[in-house]
Amino acid sequence: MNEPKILLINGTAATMVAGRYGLIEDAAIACEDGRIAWAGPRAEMPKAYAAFTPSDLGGRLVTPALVDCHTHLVHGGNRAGEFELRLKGASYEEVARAGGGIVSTVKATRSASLDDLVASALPRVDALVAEGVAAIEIKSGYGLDIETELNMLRAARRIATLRPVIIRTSFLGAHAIPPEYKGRADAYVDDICIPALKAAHAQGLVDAVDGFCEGIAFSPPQIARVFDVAKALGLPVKLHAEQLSNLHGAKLAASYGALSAEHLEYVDEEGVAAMAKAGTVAVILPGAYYTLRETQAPPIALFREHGVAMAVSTDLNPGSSPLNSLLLAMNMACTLFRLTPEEALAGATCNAARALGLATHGSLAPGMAADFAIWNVSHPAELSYRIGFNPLHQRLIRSFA
Ligand code: DI6
Ligand code: FE
Repeated sequence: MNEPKILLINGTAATMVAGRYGLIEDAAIACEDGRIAWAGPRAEMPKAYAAFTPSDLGGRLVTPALVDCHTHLVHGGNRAGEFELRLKGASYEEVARAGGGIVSTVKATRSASLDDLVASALPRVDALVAEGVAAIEIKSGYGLDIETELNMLRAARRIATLRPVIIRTSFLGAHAIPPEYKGRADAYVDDICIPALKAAHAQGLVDAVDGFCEGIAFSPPQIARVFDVAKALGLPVKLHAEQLSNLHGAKLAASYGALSAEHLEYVDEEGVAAMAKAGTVAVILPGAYYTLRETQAPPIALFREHGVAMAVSTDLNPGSSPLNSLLLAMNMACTLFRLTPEEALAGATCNAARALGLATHGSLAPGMAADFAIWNVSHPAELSYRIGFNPLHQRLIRSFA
């Protein structure tokens, strides 16, 4: 790569190494070949970097560019009608059982072309990018037939060619049971989910394999069958677990060495301990908790006690979390779940990168991608503190240049 050598100066850096702010006043960050070569107090900078082209931060805060590690942002249609139904008293599960919910998005997604899927997803991507996001995970799971599952993943891959953003795909064939397989979840797993996963993998469309382990979706043995295929293909796994009830999905995911388990409102201590042992990240999704007006918060104290890393994400989807702001997700994680602003920022940087197996992002340290978010704030707690305000000054992305 023939990259300019740049030197960020005259700002404060929150390095987020090991999940801590790691604040450096009057920082210098030297970048070469799209990577950070050195980061530290300017006064201690090795002389060689003084020849790099300076880029003045104007006294601002610089953090690693953000990572949104759990989204369903490729889909057809929207669910404003369901929103109205729920406001009249129907629960999320009642809507799902009555053929609405995820299945209604499946209908809209099946009838969308690849171009339609990309076109409707781009504004969602752009809104995240405008908040300093450099990497986004996108799941399939609204196709539930082989061709549409592949199309969703193709749309996700195409987005990565249209915008300067890293896209990580997760195959989520085990998301819901489509109407044509109602009452026959095992047959769906055999006929559609596993063949779709194999086809998607053969076409280079899959970075990880996800599932929805829940009473209204798939049982632990069904998820295990999908994970066995993932394992055979050499793909990492992650799981929507314990969102609405405790089926011990987190423990199952951990037994496969999962990158992450997500939602986790109903996880018990055994599940948390299993996650800690496996190094599985807990992905906290306050947008779904808020939208569904859940009352049981995930056990943050247990995650802390067991040393389980916490990520924070939007869960951006048309049903349970139409939340298109990672900064707002951070604020909600603090206010609803009592994360500290430091934990929330770690959740949207280093721990989110870890939940994606993305070793190049999430902290400011030598060897990491030179992808930065520069903010009009003086302290990183301000990123979680405001509601509905975007203080991004600039997203400075060197790894794409
Ligand atoms: N849990 C969620 O929060 C999303 N999927 C899942 O398994 C919801 C998806 C939707 O309602 O469309
Ligand atoms: Fe989700």
